[in-house]
Amino acid sequence: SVIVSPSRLFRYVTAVIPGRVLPENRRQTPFLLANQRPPQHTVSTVPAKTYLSLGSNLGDRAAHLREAIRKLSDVGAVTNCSSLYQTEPVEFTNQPEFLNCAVELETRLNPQQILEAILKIERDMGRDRNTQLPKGPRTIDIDILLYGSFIVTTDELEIPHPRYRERRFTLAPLAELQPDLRDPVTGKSMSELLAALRGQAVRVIRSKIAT
Ligand code: PH2
Ligand code: MG
Ligand code: MG
Repeated sequence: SVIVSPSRLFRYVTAVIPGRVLPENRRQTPFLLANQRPPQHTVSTVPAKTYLSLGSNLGDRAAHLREAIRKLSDVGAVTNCSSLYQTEPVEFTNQPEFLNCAVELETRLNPQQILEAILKIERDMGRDRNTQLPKGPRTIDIDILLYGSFIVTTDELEIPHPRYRERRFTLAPLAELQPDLRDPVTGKSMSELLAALRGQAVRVIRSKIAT
C-alpha cells in the first residue's frame, strides 16, 4: 500500500501517542497507510494540561506577555501563571534581554490546534516570521513545552519542546509552577532538570503576573 507523505498526513492526524517514548535519534513521524481512515475526533473530552513558555524582548515586554496571556484565554482556561523573569538571551546572544514566563493552560484542543492558535496570537501581535530572524528579537514568542505527558513528533511539532530541558528561561518558570512534574522523555522532575543547569542568568522581576 501507499504511505501518505507526513506533511499531507498531518492535516488529518492528531498525532498524540500516549506513553510512547523513543530515543531522541529514533523519533519517527507517525504515518497512516493510504487506505486507512484518519481519526475523526480531534477534540478531546478530557481537558489536557499544557504548559507554554512565553517570551518577549522588544517594546513593552511585560505588556506583550500580559496581552498574550489574555488572548490565550480563547485557547483554553489559563489556570496558572509563573512570576515574570528577566533572562539573559541564549543561543542568539546578541539581542536585548528577554522577559519570560510560563503558563498552565487547560484545553480540549489537540496540539496542532494549539499550535495554530498560538501562531495566530503571535501574528496578531506583530510577529512576522518572514522578516524576523528565527531566534532573534521578537514582540512575542509562545512555545508549547508540555502537553500532559504525551510525546508528539510530527513535521510541525515536537512536544516536549526539544530544547526546554537545557534552558533556564523555560525551566525556572515551569519549575516554579510544577516542581514535581516529570518530563515524559527523561523521567526527571522539573526541579531536577533545573538543578542540572549551569549559567544563563535569570531573575524574578515580578511575582505572579496578573492575568
Ligand atoms: N528565545 C529564543 C532564543 N533565546 N533567550 C531567552 N532568554 N529567552 C527566550 O525566550 C529566548 C532566548 C528562541 O525562541
Ligand atoms: Mg522559542
Ligand atoms: Mg516559538
